[in-house]
Amino acid sequence: MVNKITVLLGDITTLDVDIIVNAANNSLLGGGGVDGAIHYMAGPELKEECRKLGGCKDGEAKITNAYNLKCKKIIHTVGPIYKDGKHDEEQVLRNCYINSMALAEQYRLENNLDEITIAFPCISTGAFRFPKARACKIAIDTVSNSSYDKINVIFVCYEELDYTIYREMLNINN
Ligand code: AR6
Repeated sequence: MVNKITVLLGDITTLDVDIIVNAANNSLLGGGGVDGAIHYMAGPELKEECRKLGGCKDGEAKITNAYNLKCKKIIHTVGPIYKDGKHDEEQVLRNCYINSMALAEQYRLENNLDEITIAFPCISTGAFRFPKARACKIAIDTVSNSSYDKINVIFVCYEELDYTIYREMLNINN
């Protein structure tokens, strides 16, 4: 079980947390949506570092520095492009959360930190068109079932609809 799960409505690039997660593409060289916003706000050095990583496969994750962002590190993960739900989309999305959490725990251990906070966007639910409610359930279930009890998770919703879906799924009423 993770330590604490919260939901936030806002822009993930503004957060002063240990790690933010980027919903990237296989090239890791930037794009639109949250990926574009993160690269823009972090500055051009991020692309230089990403260029050396040799891309990233669907469901996998890679960690970089955060440059001009307030957070300490960025974990880049590549969600599935949703087709019809019969192309392993759910498992790939699950892997994004599993692999991102594993990298976060590795970062925590390497830096001897008692506790860390990682912020996730709603991976795959924009340009990659994964159905929002289903993606939300996978995100919450996967993170909740992980065994990292020293990691706090923030789900960052940029859209009101996502914020409503996450709060409903987590039974948050206030
Ligand atoms: N902070 C938090 N969430 C955001 C922000 C932000 N600043 N901006 C957008 N979102 P998307 P994907 C939300 O399309 O579906 C890129 O071109 C957005 O409202 O960013 O995984 C990549 O390079 C949505 O809920 O990512 C890939 O090619 C969520 O982020 C492709 O898009 C995900 O939408 C990845 O597609």
